[in-house]
Amino acid sequence: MSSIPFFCGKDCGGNACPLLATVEDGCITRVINNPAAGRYVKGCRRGFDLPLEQSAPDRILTPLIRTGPRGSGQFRPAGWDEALSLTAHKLAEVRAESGPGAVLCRGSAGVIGALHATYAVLGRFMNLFGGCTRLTGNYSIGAAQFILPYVLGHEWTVSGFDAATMQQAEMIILWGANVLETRQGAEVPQRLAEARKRGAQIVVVDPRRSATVKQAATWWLPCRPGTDAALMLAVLYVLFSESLTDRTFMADHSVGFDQLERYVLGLAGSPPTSPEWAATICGVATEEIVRFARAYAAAKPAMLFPGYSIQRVYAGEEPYRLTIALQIATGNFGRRGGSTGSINSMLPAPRVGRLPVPPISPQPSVPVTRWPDAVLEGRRGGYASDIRAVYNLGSNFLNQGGDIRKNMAAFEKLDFAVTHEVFLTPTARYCDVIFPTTTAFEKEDIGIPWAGNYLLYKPQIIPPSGQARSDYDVMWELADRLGYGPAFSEGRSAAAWIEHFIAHSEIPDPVAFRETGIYLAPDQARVGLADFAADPGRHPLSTPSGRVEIASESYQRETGFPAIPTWQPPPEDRRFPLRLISPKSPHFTHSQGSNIPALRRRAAHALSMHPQDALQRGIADGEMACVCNAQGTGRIPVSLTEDVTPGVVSLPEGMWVDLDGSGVDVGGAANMFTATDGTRPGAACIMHGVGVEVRRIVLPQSACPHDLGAIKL
Ligand SMILES: Nc1nc2c(c(=O)[nH]1)N[C@H]1C(S)=C(S)[C@@H](COP(=O)(O)OP(=O)(O)OC[C@H]3O[C@@H](n4cnc5c(=O)[nH]c(N)nc54)[C@H](O)[C@@H]3O)O[C@H]1N2
Ligand SMILES: Nc1nc2c(c(=O)[nH]1)N[C@H]1C(S)=C(S)[C@@H](COP(=O)(O)OP(=O)(O)OC[C@H]3O[C@@H](n4cnc5c(=O)[nH]c(N)nc54)[C@H](O)[C@@H]3O)O[C@H]1N2
Ligand SMILES: [Mo]
Repeated sequence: MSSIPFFCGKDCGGNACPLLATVEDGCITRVINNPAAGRYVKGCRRGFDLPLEQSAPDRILTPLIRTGPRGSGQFRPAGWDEALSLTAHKLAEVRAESGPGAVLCRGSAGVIGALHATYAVLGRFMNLFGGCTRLTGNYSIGAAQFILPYVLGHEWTVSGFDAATMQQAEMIILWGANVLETRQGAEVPQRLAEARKRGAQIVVVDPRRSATVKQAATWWLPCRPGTDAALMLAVLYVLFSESLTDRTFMADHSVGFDQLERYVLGLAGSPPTSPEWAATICGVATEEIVRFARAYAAAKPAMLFPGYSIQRVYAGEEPYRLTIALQIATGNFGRRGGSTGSINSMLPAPRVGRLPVPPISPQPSVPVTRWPDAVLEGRRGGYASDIRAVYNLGSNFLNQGGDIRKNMAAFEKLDFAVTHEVFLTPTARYCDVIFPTTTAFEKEDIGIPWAGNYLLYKPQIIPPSGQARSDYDVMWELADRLGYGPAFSEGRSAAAWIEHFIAHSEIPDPVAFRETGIYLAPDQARVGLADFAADPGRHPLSTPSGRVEIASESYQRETGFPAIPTWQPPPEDRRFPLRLISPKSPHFTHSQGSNIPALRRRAAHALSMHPQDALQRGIADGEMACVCNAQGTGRIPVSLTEDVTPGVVSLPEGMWVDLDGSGVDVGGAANMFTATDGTRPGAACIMHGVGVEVRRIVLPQSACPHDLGAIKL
């Protein structure tokens, strides 16, 4: 028996959590926290449960080649040589006939590490291939990433804070952040618990009584999905009208507050964004909004800690610039125990080598949200390329992107699709070739955290199962067959790259790093943009004004949208009056783990609904119901709970889609109901606040309607 430093490296809100894996007789029997990391940086149940995934009987252990129709799940095992030759041949054929842009590259963050980062391994392979059509933006922070450069310049990439600084906060406002389950850094849950114990005010804004509300909040503001911008504008109204703003700080650090103030006070032609106005939109009572605004203004320092959920909504760009406006208006921006209001994890990890992605001339691209539209419509539909093939690495994007039925149709149109996978996911079922990939226990790597000033190391803990090979090794073999193996590998094995990365790092003692599995950099309490906050004259931002652009003329010029953040009401469809949210499950990383029965048993998958909404619809607790909108239909058990606010239904994302013969999903997949339109102007995904209707199933099950337009309302 031995305990070995380990991390899972999943795109899970932690990415690199310091763990120890116990190996007995060649099997992983236990995963626990690594004490070498100290009291704060810890793993979570998803890491501790990984042995279940490792030993799952449905792991893919040989290369597979499709034999039945796409999606049928019919494959035959194949030798490595045959599967690699077929893939190399198909890729070369598509490139020769239609150019490299005919290959769509979906390199997601299935795994993150200095070497085995799926986006980097595939990016390197495709750039040396001659390019591809690439996906821009991402499902995580698409709208934030679009707006933040206009507000903060390129310094948005260093606008976060280390979790240790939560200890200086008198108030922590978790705005759409369920950090006890989504983490946003491996240190955050422990620091939040400590802040709570110390007596800090913990405000959570969430339409759902989340685990964070239940276990950490001192104040819950249940705001309707997608209405945070209205609530934020109402808070600003109180701050302006009661003279609670820090005028000097605002003037020194920003431009455009005058315009925003006129808008908020109703002097610019639209109604004032008063608490009364906001209450009807966001559902938080007028007096509660006033009380919160006053408490926020009085707390020094106050840390606004946004989740990503608030920008995965209609007009998701606006709440993310309003969080910044709020932190400036209250004088908390860039101060210890405060925050910039921007994404918490935007500070660099310690210096270490990483697999380089060689530069290439500009390639055709498409916003990630729109990938199925680009496949289906191609150049005729105004997209940059006609896509014939897909290379997927580290994603279950048929299931995880908006509008699953459209995604299936897009896959149907392809000439060729290949993925590397651990399991036969819905996406893998639509591919032609599947290469069996290694798990986190089966490869050596250096861990780069989601947030935090540390690095982790893990050796290869057990040998690959079956015929599995690491993504790096597979891509190297393929590159060889396509004639650029030496350029891809630079003659380095996986182990040689890791040696090289450590040699090119700031890690002072590589031997201790390999032994303990952790390197903690000296400064564990960094405050993003503290220089600018302390002296904006000496440390200007790279925005046109050198200051935070509350009003951005460049944004207005380039996008046609207002220079200041405004309330943009989401479209309403009377047929679909309930607002669906699809938050993360504490047990799964996106769609990973939902195929493991022991994990499924931890929490019954159901649509959470307020009893009041259920009563109106005659739905009883635990009953199967039909959920639908224009995108699709699902049959899902309903769980009645006052943990969701009336008018809101919640379905954890990540369940694998499973269509019955009539095209109704019985797997519980949230993206049956989401669309690919995206936000405007950022074209980022919209996955919270989606209109749906829920009905008791009175028809025979097979006759569950596809579109509620078709049944009488
Ligand atoms: N357990 C777990 N943790 C994860 C992941 C995972 O798969 N599993 N994935 C990681 C990844 S890749 C990402 S990008 C992050 C994403 O992190 P987030 O996007 O922040 O996570 P969500 O669970 O979507 O939403 C967080 C909370 O916001 C609430 N919410 C939903 N809509 C709204 C809204 O309109 N307004 C407000 N105020 N609240 C709203 C939800 O009820 C939920 O409690 O999480 C990371 N952490
Ligand atoms: N409705 C709704 N949909 C959402 C969200 C939401 O909030 N609501 N959240 C969105 C967000 S924030 C994100 S980031 C996306 C995530 O969506 P995806 O990027 O699709 O994430 P996963 O479902 O985790 O898929 C990762 C896949 O990689 C595989 N994998 C694991 N290890 C390896 C490896 O070493 N190599 C290879 N090649 N593969 C491996 C896993 O088996 C899994 O199938 O989902 C988005 N989708
Ligand atoms: Mo994400």
